[in-house]
Amino acid sequence: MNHKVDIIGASTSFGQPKLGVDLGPDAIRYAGLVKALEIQGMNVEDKGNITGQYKVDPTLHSAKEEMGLLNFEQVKDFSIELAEEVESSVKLGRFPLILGGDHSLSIGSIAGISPNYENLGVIWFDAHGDLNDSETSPSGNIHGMPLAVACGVGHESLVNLHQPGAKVKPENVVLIGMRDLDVGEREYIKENNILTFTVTDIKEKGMANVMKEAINYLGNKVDGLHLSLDVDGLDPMETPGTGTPVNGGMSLAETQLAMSMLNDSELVTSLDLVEVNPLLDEKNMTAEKAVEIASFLFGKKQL
Ligand code: Z70
Ligand code: MN
Ligand code: MN
Ligand code: MN
Repeated sequence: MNHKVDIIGASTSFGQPKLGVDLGPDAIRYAGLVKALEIQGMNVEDKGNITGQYKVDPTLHSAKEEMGLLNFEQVKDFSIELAEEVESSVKLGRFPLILGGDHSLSIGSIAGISPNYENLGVIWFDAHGDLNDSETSPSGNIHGMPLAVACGVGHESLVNLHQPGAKVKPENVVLIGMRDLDVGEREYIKENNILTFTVTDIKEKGMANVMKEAINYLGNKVDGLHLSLDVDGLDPMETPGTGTPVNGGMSLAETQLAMSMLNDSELVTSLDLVEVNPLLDEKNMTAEKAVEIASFLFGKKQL
């Protein structure tokens, strides 16, 4: 694991309709992220927040549409700015830890990361596949589309953002925690043979076996591994402060196990921690869970 960590706050909420997820990065800071990583021996630099040029207007949120994409201009503008910041962190040999913010931020984070690798792997830890395009999306919310965009599917100015073309190959993607997939997402997963673990798979095989499979599958072929972790992958009892909670999720203990195994694998080179919305939370417990999850990824042990 790279010990030099850059914290990059991705303070955006334009990928979905609920106000407050742009406050996620600060909520995670207040929950003690920097200290927690320093205890694990990391050299941490907090780069502050990226906001993009558009301000959140509570009365106009999600009002504009471009070809079925809500807040298209805002998401695009934000993604370009984030991609530049993330790429400069990678170029300096540092580990970018991107705090969200809604999951549309991964369009920018992955665009900034992928030019630095020949064969980037992505683990998408989430209740959702985020594999929609404007045709398959039931909502028009771009936070349901970032993994599709990274794979080269979607609006051409999002797909070609920062660098032309797809940023990740579907064969280098692993989905973990799935339990709310739309019809078009299921088809995309099947057509592209994406290695997918639903919560039912996790309950059946156990998280340790799932992570062994995921790590073996990616370990030999990727030269970098991006973990994109949506806190709604966990059960809403663990992480209630998120915009689209889905019942029947992973426990904190299972998530800690997954993070420990990823730490042991030494494969992970970048991380998104997304969809923390303190306005929907109870006493900042979702941000606290996010800090705990990051601590395990960076080497925290129970004994
Ligand atoms: C749904 C859509 C989504 C995150 C919800 C939901 C997508 N599939 N993504 N929360 N992070 O609208 O596309
Ligand atoms: Mn997501
Ligand atoms: Mn989700
Ligand atoms: Mn749904």
